[in-house]
Amino acid sequence: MKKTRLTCLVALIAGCGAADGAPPDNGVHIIRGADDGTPRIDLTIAGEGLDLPTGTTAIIQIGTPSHEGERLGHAVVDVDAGAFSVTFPKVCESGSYKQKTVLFDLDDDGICDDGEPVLTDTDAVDGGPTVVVRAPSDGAWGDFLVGTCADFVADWPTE
Ligand SMILES: [Ca+2]
Repeated sequence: MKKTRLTCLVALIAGCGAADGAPPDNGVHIIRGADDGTPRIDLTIAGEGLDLPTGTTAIIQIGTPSHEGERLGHAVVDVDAGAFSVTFPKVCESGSYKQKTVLFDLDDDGICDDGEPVLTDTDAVDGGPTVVVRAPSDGAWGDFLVGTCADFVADWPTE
């Protein structure tokens, strides 16, 4: 009896709930951008060697909501041992200068507060890239520049 209960608990933790056909609960949401034949590529945002506590929330925004019809990506993930990695399937129009913003939400309130690191990058994406966040050095966090709360979209759309 005990073993059965334990097995069920482990199954729940492992995410057996996804069997109902829902998308995987990896924190990634992609909206907008009609499938009109535009070549689109995956984008991975990866953090490494970060001096942030395990469990720190990273909120990642891909794209610019005020650009009509642009495909947008959003994810909320935890930093684990100074690292994280999120892949946004087919989120980038090939070669476009896509806005990418990362907020380390230190107090986990979903809001950009003074003193919380905001990182931005707008380089073109063209070919299965990974954009890397590293511990800050010389004003940059790896591929990202230091941004401000003005770069973080507080009212990110859901559709
Ligand atoms: Ca915050």
